[in-house]
Amino acid sequence: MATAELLQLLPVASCQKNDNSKIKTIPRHAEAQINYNDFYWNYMDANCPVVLTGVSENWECRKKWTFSSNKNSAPTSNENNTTYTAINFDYLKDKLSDCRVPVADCSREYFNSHVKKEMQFCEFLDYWQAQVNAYSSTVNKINDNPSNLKTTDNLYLKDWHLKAQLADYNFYTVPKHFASDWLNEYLIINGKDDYRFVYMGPKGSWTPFHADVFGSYSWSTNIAGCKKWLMLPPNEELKLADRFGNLPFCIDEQILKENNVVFYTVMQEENEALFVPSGWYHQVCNLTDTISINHNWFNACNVQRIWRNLTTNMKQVIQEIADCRQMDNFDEHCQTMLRASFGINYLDFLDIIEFIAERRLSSNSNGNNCNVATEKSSNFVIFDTFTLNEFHIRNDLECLWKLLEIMIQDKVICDSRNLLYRRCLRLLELMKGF
Ligand SMILES: O=C(O)CCC(=O)C(=O)O
Ligand SMILES: [Fe+2]
Repeated sequence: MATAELLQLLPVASCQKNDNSKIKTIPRHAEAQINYNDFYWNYMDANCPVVLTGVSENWECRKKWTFSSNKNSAPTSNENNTTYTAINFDYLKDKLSDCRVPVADCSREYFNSHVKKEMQFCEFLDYWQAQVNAYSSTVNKINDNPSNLKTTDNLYLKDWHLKAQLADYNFYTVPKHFASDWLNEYLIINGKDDYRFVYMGPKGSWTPFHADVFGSYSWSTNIAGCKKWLMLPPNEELKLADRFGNLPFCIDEQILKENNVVFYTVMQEENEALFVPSGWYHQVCNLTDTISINHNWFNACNVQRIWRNLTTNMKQVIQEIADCRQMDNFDEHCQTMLRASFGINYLDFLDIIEFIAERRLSSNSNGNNCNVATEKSSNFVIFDTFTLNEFHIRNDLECLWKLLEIMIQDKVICDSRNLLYRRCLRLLELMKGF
C-alpha cells in the first residue's frame, strides 16, 4: 500500500484563530488551499460551518455516475439557466441495479419524518428518469417552501450505506479535513453499521428541519446538482418551538425572519463540500437533480457535546419511566430505551471511547517528543489513507482524558460503582503514562 498521508495537527496557538462568532456569510475555501490544521481549529473545533470547493473532481462517482467529464452531453438547468451536470442513468443501472435502497417519500409526513420504504435501485432510477423527462417538457418552478410542492409522490433515495455494502468499490475518497472521525473509525473496523451515506435526490426532493444524529458533525459533498441549505446556529431553533417545545417539520426564510431567527442560506454547488457543525439545525432542498455523499461523525473537538446530549437524553428516559424505579433491572431498561431513542447508550459510547483510546495508546509513537508537533506518525491508518502525527495522537488522548474525568462524575456512571464506572477507571489508569 502507498504511504499514508499524514494528518498534521499543530498546537492551536500555531494558527491564527478566526473570530467566527459574527460571521455574515458562510466562508468558502478551495480544499487544496486550506491546510488540515487551520480547518481543524478554525472550523471544526470552533463549531463553525464552511464550504470547501473543488473536492470531488477526481472521484470515481463524479467521473462515472455523471457526465461531468463529457461536455457534449445534455446538461440539466435550473430556473436561472445555470447548467448542471446530467446523471448517467445507464451507468448507474449497469453498475448497481441489484442493490436494495432506502427511499423517503418527501410528500408524506410520518411522526416528524418522511415516510420511508425500500426499493430496488433500478426501480428508483426508472422513477427518477421519468421525473427528468416530465420536467424537461414542462416548466416546473420550485417554490421556496418545499412542502408546497404539489406532486403525488416525491421520492428521495437517502441514507444509503453503499460503501458498507460494496467495501471494495472506491467511488469516493474522504477529504483529509474530515478524516479525524472516531465514530466511523470504530464502526468500520468492528464491522458495524456506519454513518457513510449516498443521497440521490430528484429536483424538489428535500430533507426536513433537523439536527444531526447524537449532535454529530456532518459533511456533504455534491457530486451533481445544487442544494439549498437553511442553517441555524445552536439554540436559534428554540425561537421556533411551540408551547410544548416541539420544533417545526418544515421551515422557510419567511418563517425564520418573522421569528427573528439568525440563519444562513447556503447554495451548495457541484464539487463542493459543506461542513455542518454540531447542533446546527438545518433543512435541505435539492434545487436540481442531485447526488451527494455524506458522513456523520465526531472526534476530539465535539465528543463532549455528544456526551452531554447522551446524558440529557438519559435524564429524559429516567424521568419518563420514573414510576418503574423499583423494578428489577431498572438501569438496564433505561439503557435499552436510550439506545432506541438516541441511537446509542452509555455502553455503546464507552465502547467507542475505549477503542479510540486503546488504538492511540498502542500506536508506535511511544510518547517521545509528544509536546511538540513532529513529522513522526502513528502506525495505524484511517479510511485506508490517513495517519496521525504525534501531536494529533496526544491531542486525542488529552481530550479523552478530560472526557473520562467528566464521565466518572456522572450520576448514572458513578452511583453504583458499576461496570461502567470500573471501565472508565481502567481507561484512566491505562492513559496515565501516555
Ligand atoms: O442532503 C440532504 O438532503 C440532507 C443532508 C443532511 O442533512 C446532512 O448532511 O446533515
Ligand atoms: Fe443533517
